[in-house]
Amino acid sequence: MNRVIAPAMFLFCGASAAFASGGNTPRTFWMPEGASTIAPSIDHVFDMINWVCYFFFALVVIIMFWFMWKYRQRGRIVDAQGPTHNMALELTWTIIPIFIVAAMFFVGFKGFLNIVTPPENSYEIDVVAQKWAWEFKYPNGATSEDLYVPAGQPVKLIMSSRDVLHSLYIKDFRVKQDVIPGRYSYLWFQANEPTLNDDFHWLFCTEYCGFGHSNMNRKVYVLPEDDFAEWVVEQGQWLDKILDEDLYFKAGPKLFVRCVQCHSLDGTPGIGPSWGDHAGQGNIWERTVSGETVFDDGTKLSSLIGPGKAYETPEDYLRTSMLNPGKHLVQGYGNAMAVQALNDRAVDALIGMMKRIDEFDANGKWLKESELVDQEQQ
Ligand code: HEC
Ligand SMILES: [Cu+2]
Repeated sequence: MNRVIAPAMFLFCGASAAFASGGNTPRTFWMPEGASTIAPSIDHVFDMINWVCYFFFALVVIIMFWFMWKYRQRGRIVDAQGPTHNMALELTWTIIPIFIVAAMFFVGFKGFLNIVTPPENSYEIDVVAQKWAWEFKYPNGATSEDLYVPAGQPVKLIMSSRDVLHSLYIKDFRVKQDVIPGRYSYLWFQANEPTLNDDFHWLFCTEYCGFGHSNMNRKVYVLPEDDFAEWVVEQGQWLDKILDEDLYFKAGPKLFVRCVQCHSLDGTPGIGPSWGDHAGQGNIWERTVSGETVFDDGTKLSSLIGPGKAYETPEDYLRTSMLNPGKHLVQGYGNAMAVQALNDRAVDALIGMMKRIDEFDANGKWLKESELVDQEQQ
C-alpha cells in the first residue's frame, strides 16, 4: 500500500518534496522554521492536504464557471428534462476521494504514532506548569525557567500542572500537548541544530489559563551535547558556589527574576504587594519586622510573630510566604502566587535581599557593584 501511495502523494506535494536532510528547514509562507526531526514530516502532511485542497478548489471553480457559461439561459425555451443519474460519474467521484482520504489518514496516522512514541533512550525533563510559569527540572535536580535541551538527542518532557489546564507548544519543533492537573502527559522531540548566538525557539502556553496566560512564553535553547552537560551540572550547583555573605546580592537578583512580574521594588502595587513601601507600612522587611502587614481576614502580622506564636521570627514568616503562599493572603491581594521551588539557600538569598532592599534599583540590579571591583576580577 505504502509503495503505491507514497509516489502518488508526491504528485500533490512538489513543494515539500525537497526535505532538507539533517539541518533545520527554513520558514515558508505557511510554516515557521522547522527545527526538530519530526518537523519535515508534519509539514509534509500539511502541504499534502493543502495541495489537494488547492487542486480541488481550482477544479471546482473552473468547472463551475465553465458550466455557468455553457448552460446559461438562451432565449425563452425551457428544457424541463434534466439528467437523473450517471453511474460512471458517481463511481468516479466516490472512489477517487476514498483513495485520497485514505492516503491522508495513512500518512497522518503514521506521523501521529511517531509523535506519541518517545524513543527508549530519551533524555527526560520534568515540566511543571502553573499560573503563570513553567518549571523545567533536569535529572540532577537542576531547574530552569527557560527550557534547555541537548542537540542531537531525543528529549522527553514529562508534564503536569499544579492548577489548571495548560498546553505546551513549541512551534519550531511542531509539538504541542495539553498539560493537565493530576495527570502526566508526555511530549518528545529531537532538535539537531544547536541554537547559536542567543538564538532560541519560542515556547508558548496555548491553553488560556487566566490573567497571566500571555506571560507563559519561554525560550528554548538547544545546546551542543557537551555544552548542555556542562550547563546542567552548573545549573544544579550555581547557588552552592556562592559564598554565604555574597548570597543576597549575587543570587538575590537572579532569583528575583522569578518574582518581578508580580512584585515591584519601588512601591508600585502589582499582582502581589510591592517589596518597596507598601500601603505606608514600609518595605517588605520593615513591615514584617514591625508586624504592620495586614491579612485579608483583618489580622495583623504582629499577632503571629513571636516566641510560641505561629512564627518565631520574621524570617520564618517570609519563608512560609514563599513556600506556602496561600497560607496567609496580604489584604487586597488574591491567592495568585504559585508555590516557589526554592531551596534553603535560595530562600536565604531572597530574604537577604529583602532586608537590604534599598541596595537594589527598581529592576533588581544591585547598586553597590562598584564597591566590589577589587575582588571581582574573575
Ligand atoms: C504570579 C504572581 C507572583 C509571583 C510570580 C510571585 N509572587 Fe509573591 N505574592 C503574590 C501575591 C498575589 C501575594 C499576596 C498574596 C499572598 O500573601 O499570598 C504575594 C505575597 C508574597 C509574600 C508575602 C508578602 C507580604 O507582604 O507579606 C512574599 C514574601 C512573596 N510573595 C515572595 C515572593 C518571591 C520570593 C517570589 C519569587 C521567587 C514571588 N513572591 C513570586 C504574587 C506573586
Ligand atoms: Cu498556561
